Amino acid sequence: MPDGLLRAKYAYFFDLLLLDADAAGSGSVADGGDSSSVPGTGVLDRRCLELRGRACAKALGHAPGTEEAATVQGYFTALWDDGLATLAPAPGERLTREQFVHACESGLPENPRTPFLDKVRELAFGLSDPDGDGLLSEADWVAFLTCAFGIAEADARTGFALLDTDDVGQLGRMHVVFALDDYFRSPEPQPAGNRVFGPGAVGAREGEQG
Ligand SMILES: [Ca+2]
Repeated sequence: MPDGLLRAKYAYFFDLLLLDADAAGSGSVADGGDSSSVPGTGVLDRRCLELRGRACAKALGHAPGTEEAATVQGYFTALWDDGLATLAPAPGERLTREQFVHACESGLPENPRTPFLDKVRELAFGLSDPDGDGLLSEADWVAFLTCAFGIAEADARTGFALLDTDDVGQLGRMHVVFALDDYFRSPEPQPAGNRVFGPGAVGAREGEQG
């Protein structure tokens, strides 16, 4: 069922953001003693994205306080401020998994230029093409996905091979644009972009159906 696939992809992306914040030592559980960081009942807020940005910068080898670290962290806070926060019912507050899935469903399939998707693209470009020449090597791509989203290295390599349709060992920015567009907007099960964040939602559904 195509609608179900989009929902599953949105939910999976949301959980990627949550889980990585947990790995980075999110204070959300300690703060309230609740289960807000458990996938399925999770809530994202600006602090989650700040923590993820810090963890990502560290994973990429940038020391805290450096200009490089600040640049990386800026992509994550922008993803919250100008992207995710715009999807929250009370703008700028917190975003539940269900609210995120619902907002994506009602906005993304019809409109490729939502602020949220723009910020995801900017984060992907900024982190996977740090020298800004428009070309991404496999190493760039793997570093981006493993450091930013905690994707397994093997899955990141598989995804790169799927996207590198010309088999030249490099991706251009348009590959990334199309892949993200397929991930967030296509209800079809076939596009390689469905696996841009690892087998994730698509792999799980194949398991259920197969
Ligand atoms: Ca580059």
